[in-house]
Amino acid sequence: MKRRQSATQLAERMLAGDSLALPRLISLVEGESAAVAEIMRRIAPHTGRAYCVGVTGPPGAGKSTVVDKLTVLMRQRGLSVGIVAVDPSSPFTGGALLGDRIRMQQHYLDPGVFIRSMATRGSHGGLPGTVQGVIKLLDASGRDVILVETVGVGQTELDVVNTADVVIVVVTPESGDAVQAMKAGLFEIADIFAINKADREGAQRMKAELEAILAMKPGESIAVVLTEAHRGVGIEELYQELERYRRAQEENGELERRRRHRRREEFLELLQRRIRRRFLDFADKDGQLKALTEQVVAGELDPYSACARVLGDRHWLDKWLSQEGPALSEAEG
Ligand SMILES: Nc1nc2c(ncn2[C@@H]2O[C@H](COP(=O)(O)OP(=O)(O)O)[C@@H](O)[C@H]2O)c(=O)[nH]1
Ligand SMILES: [Mg+2]
Repeated sequence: MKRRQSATQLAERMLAGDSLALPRLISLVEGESAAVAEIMRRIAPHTGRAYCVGVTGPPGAGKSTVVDKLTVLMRQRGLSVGIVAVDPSSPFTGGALLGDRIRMQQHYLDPGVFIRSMATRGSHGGLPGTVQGVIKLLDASGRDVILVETVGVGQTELDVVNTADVVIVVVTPESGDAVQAMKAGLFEIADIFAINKADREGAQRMKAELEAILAMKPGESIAVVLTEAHRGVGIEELYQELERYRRAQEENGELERRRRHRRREEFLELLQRRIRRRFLDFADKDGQLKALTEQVVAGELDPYSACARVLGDRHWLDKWLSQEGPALSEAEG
């Protein structure tokens, strides 16, 4: 109870503008603390103001450099920025994160920029929710823009980027042809393409290829921008495209539609996770269910019949839902 009170107090302090409260709340969310539900309840009325920009693409494409340069530009326009860098936790990316740190150093002294690195733990689906929580905290803390960088390699990363209002996909002429990007599912999620490292050979050809593929997508106009992020070239144009996209999205109701969809997904996902966790807990303890499982394991009963037996038995379902243990409404995650 005490911890819960202090989490609420922390949330109050953050909403009142205390900059020390934000990193502490983020740690609670990242640690999947039992106080997360309370924190989310408290900040909910203050979310939905920030514009969330996802930046994804293959490793080394220049995502961090693009994020860095966009941040400089947004700061010049007086916008406060939150940056969430999501990295798959592989020993090989440790160096990249360090590189990001050094590059981002200029922003560390700027209270208008808040940077947080997070690691994905594989693709078991537990993390995107955590990232969403962190984004909400940044949003409620009053950031104008939130930049979310993820490596576009797996489903988890694509899921994370789906929590954004707009997605910039960063590719390079080296990433070979546009077909590579297509295979990685990047065409489905891209709202704007940035062909970075345009100083390298093949940038113009890549642009033509991408535009040819995009022209086949009906009803959508997806901009392709050439950038040389390390020198800051093309970043202004990229920013203009972002602004244009946002205006269109606000005018045609697409932004609200996207957010409504996201809220529904989040709710159903949370519900599903809790029911699942509670059920597994029950399956672990209930003798009758364990015996049934054993029959399936031994090959004496097929799983479909076993399933029908469980779901067809009101008594069983009642027993499950009324079991001892954490209430569904309070269970974490
Ligand atoms: N030649 C060239 N190198 C770049 C450009 N943009 C970024 N880089 C370099 O590419 C490397 C990877 O960039 P980084 O932003 O860390 O890529 P990320 O893994 O996608 O975040 C770094 O050494 C950057 O300095 C560019 O436009 N041209
Ligand atoms: Mg990076």
